[in-house]
Amino acid sequence: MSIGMTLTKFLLEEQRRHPGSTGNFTAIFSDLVTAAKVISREVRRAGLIDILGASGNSNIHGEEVQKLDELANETIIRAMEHGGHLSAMASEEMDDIIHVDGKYPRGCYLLLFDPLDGSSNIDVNVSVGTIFSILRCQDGKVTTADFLKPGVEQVSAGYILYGSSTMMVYTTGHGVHGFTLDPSVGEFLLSHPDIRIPEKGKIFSINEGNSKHWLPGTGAYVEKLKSDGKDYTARYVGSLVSDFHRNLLKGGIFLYPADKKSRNGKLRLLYEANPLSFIVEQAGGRSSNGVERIMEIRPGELHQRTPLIIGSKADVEEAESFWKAHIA
Ligand code: P6P
Repeated sequence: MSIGMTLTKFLLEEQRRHPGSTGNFTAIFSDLVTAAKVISREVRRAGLIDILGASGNSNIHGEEVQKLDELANETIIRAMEHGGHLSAMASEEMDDIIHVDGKYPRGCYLLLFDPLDGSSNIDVNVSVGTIFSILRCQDGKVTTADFLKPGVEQVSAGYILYGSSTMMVYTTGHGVHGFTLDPSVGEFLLSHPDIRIPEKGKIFSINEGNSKHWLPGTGAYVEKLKSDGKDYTARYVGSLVSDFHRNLLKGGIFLYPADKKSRNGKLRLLYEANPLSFIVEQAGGRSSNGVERIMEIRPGELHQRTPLIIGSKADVEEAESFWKAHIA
């Protein structure tokens, strides 16, 4: 009995479909899959072994680091450093870039990742996710500056969602494809080929608890969604990968805008906004900071934040029109 199209087979077929693409992605993704399976196993039994709760450490953003964050971070670094395809990595959990140790061969790619986004949900069993982005790099010594590239320079991006099932969704610039982990065979199997986000949705995702801080454009837009007869529904998990994935499949808009409290928004450009923007644009959607395309923002620092308005093209364009009309 065939077990279906595995991620590895799909990547090999994609490599053959696009002459000139090397086998590097297949190898990089193979190592990423290993990390994803380990993290999935730990997330699935988090309640059973003593890795719940805070680790007592905090990261560069002053946020309390959950033990599972540290485990996910270490798992990805260990799984990715020896493959010979990366020169360095950048993680939300690490202040500085991580050079591939001299004892391993180095390659011409850089990996940026948020090892476990939504970690505040870990202890209450709400879905969390890993987000990753891949850039090319030049030969020779890599510095932080090599990571500060606009999102249009990404060669691949994706996320792993540890939800009711474990899914990997990725793009290499040839569409967006989703794979679901079948734990009985330990393989990610193609379950969502060529994902397209609906042109317009009926879901809006924003933390209305921040409404007292909102700038005029946000309040006007949300008020419009609530008042006109198009029956938008509010859905907000508080875990970026979950909110993004639902809207990607069903259509809708996620907003974490700039406000009076967070002038640059909360989410990070390089390893949250850029990879999800690559995916949403490849699926036919749009992603903006309110005034410009996320993937054209020229980064100034590794952990910089950005406002993020992302989802169905028509919804994001409408939100931008409100934002621009009310620019404070
Ligand atoms: P708020 C989780 O901590 C996270 O980084 C994202 O996963 C999520 O979208 C956002 O923060 C939620 O932030 O301020 O609404 O709790």
